[in-house]
Amino acid sequence: MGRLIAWCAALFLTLGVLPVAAHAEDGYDLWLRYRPLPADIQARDRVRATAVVFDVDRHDIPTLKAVDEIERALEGMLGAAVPTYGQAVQANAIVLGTSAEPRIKALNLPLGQLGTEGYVIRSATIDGKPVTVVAANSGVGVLYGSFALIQHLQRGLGLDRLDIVSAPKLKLRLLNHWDNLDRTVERGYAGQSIWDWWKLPDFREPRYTDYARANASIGINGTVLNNVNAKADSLTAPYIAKAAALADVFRPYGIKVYLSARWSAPIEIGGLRTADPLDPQVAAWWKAKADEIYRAIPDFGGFLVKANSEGQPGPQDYKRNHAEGANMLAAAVRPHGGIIMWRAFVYQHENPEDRAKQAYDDFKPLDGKFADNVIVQVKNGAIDFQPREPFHPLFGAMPKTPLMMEFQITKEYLGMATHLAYLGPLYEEVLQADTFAKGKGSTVARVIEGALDGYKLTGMAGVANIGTDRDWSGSTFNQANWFVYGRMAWNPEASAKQVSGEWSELTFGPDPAITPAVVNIMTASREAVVNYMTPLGLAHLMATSHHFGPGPWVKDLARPEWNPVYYHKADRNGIGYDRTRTGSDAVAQYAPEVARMFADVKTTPERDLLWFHHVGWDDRLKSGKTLWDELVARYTLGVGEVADMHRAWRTLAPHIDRERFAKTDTFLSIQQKEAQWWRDASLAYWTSVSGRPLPAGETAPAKTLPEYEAISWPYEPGR
Ligand code: BDP
Repeated sequence: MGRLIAWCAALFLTLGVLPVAAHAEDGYDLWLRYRPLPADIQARDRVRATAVVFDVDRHDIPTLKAVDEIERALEGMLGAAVPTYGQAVQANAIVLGTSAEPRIKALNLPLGQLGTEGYVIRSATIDGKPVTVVAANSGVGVLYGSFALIQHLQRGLGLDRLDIVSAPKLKLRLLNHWDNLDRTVERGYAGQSIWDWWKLPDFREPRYTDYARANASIGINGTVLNNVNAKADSLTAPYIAKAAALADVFRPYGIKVYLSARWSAPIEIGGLRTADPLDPQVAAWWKAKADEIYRAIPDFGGFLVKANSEGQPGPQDYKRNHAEGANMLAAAVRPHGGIIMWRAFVYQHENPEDRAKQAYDDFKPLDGKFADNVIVQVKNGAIDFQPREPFHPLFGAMPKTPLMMEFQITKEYLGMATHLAYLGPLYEEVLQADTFAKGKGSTVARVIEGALDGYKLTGMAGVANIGTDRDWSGSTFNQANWFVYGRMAWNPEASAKQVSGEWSELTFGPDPAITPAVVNIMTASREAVVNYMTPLGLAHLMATSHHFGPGPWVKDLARPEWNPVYYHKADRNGIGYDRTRTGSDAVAQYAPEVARMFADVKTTPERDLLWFHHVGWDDRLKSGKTLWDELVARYTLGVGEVADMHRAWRTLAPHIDRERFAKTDTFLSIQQKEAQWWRDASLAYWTSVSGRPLPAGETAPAKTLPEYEAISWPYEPGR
């Protein structure tokens, strides 16, 4: 390795190129890079990590994976292979063990409260020798602890006096792949689906193992393989065999496989004439199907269901409600310990009610009616993964029904692959929102943790941003969204900013010349997107269907709630959706304290203003500016913020490897161009509606409104 570096340096000098890029990096390694640490850190850590010892049943596969990972990491970071010994403890060894082992038990570690997935990392003494212990109640816990230890080392934090205790606050920490059987990915912007269904089950891409490693390293313990807009074919024998092959690859990493189930499968592949959940033949069909799946995948997790939503079939087709549907499926998987994740993302075009109210209207009356192996999966906001939405009113409103959070990791509405938008602040904002369900401090995080209502099942789902792109997620910074999702699923109280720092250190090295700048860029990025796309509580102004670029003028689509004009309601006098008593009264779906706050224009946070209120163009905001002037200023601010992010990134040129630096640099140029387009097109339209001129000093849009309206993207990705 040393020779290679010397050779590279020589080459750089010969070619007259600055040796900025010590190693070419294409992003494939994600945050598991294991590159050599700075020499002084290496020298220090080598003293404390002289061997790996596993004090555990030799057949415990996750622990063996942990040993492999530690060896690989130490070799990469410390530049020398570290020997692994069976059970004989060496001085300064890293000892992996479960609580079943006498030597671990003797240490009296606080493992009692940590469940099967928590871990302790501690500097300790075994057989009189100083060691670093990674201990847990199961092999998977040891694996999680090992990844945590590796990350600690990667960040240059050393092995002295360690005492780290951690356990997940949520049981289900899942990715939802919206992947189709033809390898397209709905709302996927990182290439094709990584599941090569055609070659499965025989050929198992090595990438599947790296996928499992990456997920295990951030605590993700389950994956729904196929799109919620599911094909019944996923439940046929050949596809069950393919899913089983993936399950075999993931099992050693503590990851279970789940499938999205198409409600009408009994008709489509079962030859039945109905999918009525109360029909005994239908129930028997699902039971037999579940038995068949469990024969192939004994630890199959269960089903995810999108029913009676956006044209998908469901129990309401038979005048049955969501609980009747979910419970029938729940009975089918119950003997095997499986669960049903039933989505609350429902709205009907024949329902004239405010779309933001419909899920609550459907589900709230069903509180307490779901079987105990059902969990209702609720999107973070009541519309759809917008750059900003107030928290979904169902959180806190269903004390007798476990609810899990659904976030989108892929950036359907935030600029797809190329815009830099770190979603940590979005997740944190929602998780820290106070539902007031049981008084002050009833945050969404506490609701989904089960801390408020004692939910037995708890969980979080993230719509994956993973594809066949070499860097997995379509850009380096999109990887951070996968990473922070994992961190927040493990601990919904995690700080977005702190996670961005950790991610930066793992991704670009623990370099003080890099981390603060990267953290600043990331911290500002989501708000920048909000500003140039949908400031002040606006939502759903994206172009039709692919949701890429501005389309606030769209008003002629078949369903009212597909049209941006439905959401902004701008006219000559003002803009915004009145969701107070004088309008749709959606505010009444929140607890009284929250409802009162949102009902009053003066107490509504400005960031949510136009979500809840129709405000006059000339009304004054906190800044003292009129709404019109403030709206324009926000768009301009958003464009400026992207320019700032870009400038800050450029200062990092000497510190970041060439390939990843250049890609992000180019993407930021794209984002700058597109932020400007968003601003200009939006302002061209708002000016036409409000009849107001742009405030002094604001540059006019480069094109006319009809020119912006004419822009179309017939071959955009992700559909
Ligand atoms: C929307 C997407 C659509 C999904 C739907 C869902 O535009 O592609 O099918 O959500 O979550 O965000 O079911």
